[in-house]
Formats: sequence, structure tokens, C-alpha cells
Amino acid sequence: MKSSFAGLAEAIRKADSILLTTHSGPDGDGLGSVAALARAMRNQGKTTFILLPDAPADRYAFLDPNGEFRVFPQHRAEAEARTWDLGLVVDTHQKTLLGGVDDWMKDSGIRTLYFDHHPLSPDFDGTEIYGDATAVATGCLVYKLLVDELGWKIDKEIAGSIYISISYDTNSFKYLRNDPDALAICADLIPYGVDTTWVYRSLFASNPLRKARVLGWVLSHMEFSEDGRLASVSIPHTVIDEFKVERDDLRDAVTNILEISGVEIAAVLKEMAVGEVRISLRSKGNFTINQVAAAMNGGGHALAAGCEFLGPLDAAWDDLRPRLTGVMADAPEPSGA
Ligand SMILES: [Mn+2]
Repeated sequence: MKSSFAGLAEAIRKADSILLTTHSGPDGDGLGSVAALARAMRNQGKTTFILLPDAPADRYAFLDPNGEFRVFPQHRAEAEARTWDLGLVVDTHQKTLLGGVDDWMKDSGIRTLYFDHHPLSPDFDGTEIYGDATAVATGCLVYKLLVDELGWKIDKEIAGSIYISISYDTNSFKYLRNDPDALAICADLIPYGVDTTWVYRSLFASNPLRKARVLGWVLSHMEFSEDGRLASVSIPHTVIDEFKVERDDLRDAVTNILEISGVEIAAVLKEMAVGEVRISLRSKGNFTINQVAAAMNGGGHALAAGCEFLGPLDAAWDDLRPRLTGVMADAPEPSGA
């Protein structure tokens, strides 16, 4: 992963038309980063097109006031109506999270660059990847690219989108990893007119009622290892159906479980469709868990990762549980409580 963004900046400067995308189940960091980059590029007279692997959840509608988010493959013909000088994938480089958008870009002969803050995956077969795995959000990298490397002017909308990225990936500034960068960047952005209260309300205080209801189910069905350090919940498809749950509704459940005293690792297994289990893993900090996700063909950060399991819910847990207990057995006992 290239930590100097000079090559990325050069490619963007030279391109007149740029396609942007982020991971499936797009989140505040990916969408905020894409929105900020697209706006900054358009301010420079470039043509942009945002093509996502799937539709964002309703809570992100506020990030797209002009209806520029397009979905692949539904809007593929629209993208194919012209040629593109460059494709830019942000906030992921994991093929399984791109829903074929990356393949389509490559097949269309579009030079594709990646810009990410996830640790480099061993399966990644490209070379043009820029980023920094120590950054708390891709939004921090976008700021550095636009301001430090490209020297472009920030405006209120760009500032707002980057602030949304950072606010989202730090869970409203809870996960700063002792790094002052994110706060320093936000301190710079707010004077452009970012309404931080509105961002908080939009991202974290606009939950659909069904999200709270299904969280009630989740918290009543947790299971714990004997020592209480591993907490998990398996959500069958019948429950997903009953509560009319959408993927985004269950995103925070794993954090609610992790925040229980004594829990070191939390796992949420969601049977989104019969035989299709999405697994979210979080660690409080004493153990890394992304190697477990990677071993199950997923990936992510050291303390926040995920993967997919094809098969019954019970089989997913039987596969996952020994891997997690193994992680806790291998690592030295945490000091202090
Ligand atoms: Mn991110």
C-alpha cells in the first residue's frame, strides 16, 4: 500500500472523467469519502459518476441531496454511455465487497486505483493501492489527498462529507486510536460551516423503530463463553423476516454487545437469507480478530472485521467459535481489567 499519495494525485489531475465506488452495504465513511471526492473533482471541472455495488440505507439519503448515487448493475448502461479515464475504489480493496463493479471497470479497460485504510489483504491482486491502515477513516485520507497533495480548495459540502466519514468510522469520535489526526482534521473542517449537530442526528439519532425492536431481540438472545469474554448472538432468518430487518439495522448490534463489561470479543451472526450468514466481529482491544475474518474469506481492521459464511447458522457458529476461543487462548492474558 503506497503511503505517498503523489501517484494518486497525479492520476486524478490528468483524468477528465472519473468513476467512483465503495464497498457493498455502503457506510458513512465510504459514502462520505465518495461524495467529498466527487464534489472536489467536479469543482475542478471533471466529470464524475458514482456507481455503488448496492443501494445505500435510507439513513444516508442526506448525503446525496442531488440523487447522484447510482447502483450496479441497474445503472450500468448509464455508466457505459461514455468512456472513463479513471476508476477509484475507496474504503475497501476486498473483491467480495465490490459486487462485480471492479471486474466491470477492468473489463471496460478503465484504469482502477484503490484508496483505503484497511490493512492490505493478501488476496489483493492489484498494485495501484494508496492508503494508510493507521488512519481511523478513509475520510482522513481524502482530506490529506485534497488539501496536502492536490492543494484543492475545500468548500462547505466537501467539509461536511469528510466530517461525516470521520464521525461515522469513529462511531461519533469514540474510536480515535489515540491518534490526534482525525480531531485535527475535523477542527479544520467545522469552520467551513459543518453542522455537527445535524450530522449527529442524521447518522446516529435517526434509527427506524424496527432497529430498536430487533436490538431488543438481539440483547435477549446473547450467549457467553464460560469466562464471559466471548459474547455472541445468532440471528435466524425467521427473526430477520419478522422484524423486517435491513442489513444496516443490525450494523451496531455487535458494538452494543461488545460494550458489556468483561466482554473482549463480540460476534453477531446474521442469517440475511436462508443459508447466507453475515458475520460481524469486534474486539475491545486485547485481541485482534481480522485474521479470523480473513481465514473465513473476509477481512477488516484489527478490532473490527467481518466475513460471510454459506451454510446453516449453526454450522457458521461451529466454524467460528473455535477460531475465536483459539485467538484468546493464544494471546497473552490481558493485564488489569
Ligand atoms: Mn472506513
